[in-house]
Amino acid sequence: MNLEELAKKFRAPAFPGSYFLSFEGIEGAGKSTQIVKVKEDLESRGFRVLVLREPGGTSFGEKLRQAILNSQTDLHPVAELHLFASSRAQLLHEVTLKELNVPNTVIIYDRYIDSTLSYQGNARKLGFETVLQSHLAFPLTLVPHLTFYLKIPADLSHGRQKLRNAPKDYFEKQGDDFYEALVSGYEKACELFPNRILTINGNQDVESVFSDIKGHLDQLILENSPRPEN
Ligand code: Z5A
Repeated sequence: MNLEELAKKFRAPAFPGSYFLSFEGIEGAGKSTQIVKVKEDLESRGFRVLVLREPGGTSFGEKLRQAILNSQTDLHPVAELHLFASSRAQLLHEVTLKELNVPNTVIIYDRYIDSTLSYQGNARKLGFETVLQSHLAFPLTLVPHLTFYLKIPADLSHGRQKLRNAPKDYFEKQGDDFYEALVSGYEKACELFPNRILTINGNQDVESVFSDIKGHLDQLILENSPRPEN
């Protein structure tokens, strides 16, 4: 199977009235900041909103998160890939699929499969095929209805990380080349999934970024609203 054929195996879940969204981007892109605003906005429209993070979101996933981000040794890229996929499978099974079954629910993921494509597939050089092939068993074949990729350049990521003044985790210790490879990895993911992944300019003030995201959300909800009967 070539890459395009593999990509077609990935589908959004069909739960009428409920939505699965994800946010992507390199460190400091503004994902958490925007997720807070999107949650508030969707709740004001009457949706029940759950925010989940990867890796993590379940007690098993949070243990994996600590194991990866606090790792003092270099993990093999294949080990990274399977750790992230394990956390993902458990979160989909334990939380996401059950909660999406409740009408009027929005599940927002802070990172999902596009992180694996960019970090392990591109920056760690495993390739997109290896990542997608490792996800071919259900429920890992599920992808969000929409993914917001907050695009910022690598140097802005470094600037925002410095402002935060926190100790560097496993990935934040990587050099400039790694960050450039993350940006190009996300570009490739956008090309492979053009209908699902929307690129948002993250290098604007918080309100302008939110306004761009809100425009797409309005459209998604409008397109899926029941049409009034004549
Ligand atoms: N990883 C992986 O390799 N493979 C996988 O499959 C998955 C993950 C799922 C998890 O990190 C790590 O796991 C991650 C990839 C890897 N790499 N690292 N490190 P995490 O969840 O702990 O960290 P993160 O996702 O990178 O979060 P972050 O650094 O907090 O970034 P963010 O959520 O996008 O940014 P933020 O917290 O909203 O904003 C960062 C700062 O910028 C903050 O001070 C804000 O006030 C400021 N900010 C935000 N927006 C703006 C704007 N618009 N203007 C100015 N300043 C802003």
